[in-house]
Amino acid sequence: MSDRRTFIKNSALAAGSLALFSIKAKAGLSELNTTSEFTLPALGFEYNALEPHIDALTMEIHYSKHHKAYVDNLNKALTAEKIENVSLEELMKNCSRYTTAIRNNGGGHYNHSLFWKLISPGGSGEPTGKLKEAILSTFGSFDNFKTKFAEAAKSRFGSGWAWLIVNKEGKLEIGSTANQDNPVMDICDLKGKPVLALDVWEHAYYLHYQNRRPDYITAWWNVVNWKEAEKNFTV
Ligand code: MN3
Repeated sequence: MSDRRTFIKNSALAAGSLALFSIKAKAGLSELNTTSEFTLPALGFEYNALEPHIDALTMEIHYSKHHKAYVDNLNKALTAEKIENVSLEELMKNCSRYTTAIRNNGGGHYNHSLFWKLISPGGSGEPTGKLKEAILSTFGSFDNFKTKFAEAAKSRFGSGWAWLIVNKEGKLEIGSTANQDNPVMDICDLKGKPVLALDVWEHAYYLHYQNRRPDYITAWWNVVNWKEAEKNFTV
């Protein structure tokens, strides 16, 4: 236990507070648990703001119960394992060193923090700028990209996420992960920088869409915040 703790502390010290701060600014998700604990980030819109595509009750439960539980359980696990001064991004990148509780709840916190920013009332239409260029050059057309992304989201068996990422070769790639795994985790087959993420756990759609996951995916395109996706792509 003390070895791991020492390693983590030394890693944090070696990286230095300035470096950690720049990681935080760059990723936007690298909140540190230095002073106390990880916290539930602001949603940025009202629970009913995404209707009729995502209903208010689903949003309320998803954010205030599910996401909150990931944050609370992550904090409990970190306390129990005496892990301090590690950013969420670093927990993900070095996931193989940690317990399943940190993998699942840290992943849950990371993924949902990303997801809320990628949806917005009314959406933002279609991708623009460099992301649009990359989507067109990789997938041929926006429609073809949407078809392939939706296929990844529909075919993920059970609970998980669909992703658009920038892979190691610097190319856009579509894939999916199980449970709360994400492409930042070292244990994940799909690896890269997340650009777009879609939660396909039943808790994300069941109240309104029941078993009709494809209908939820179709509706979700109406609320995608492409400006945020472009930010994820270019930063
Ligand atoms: Mn969820």
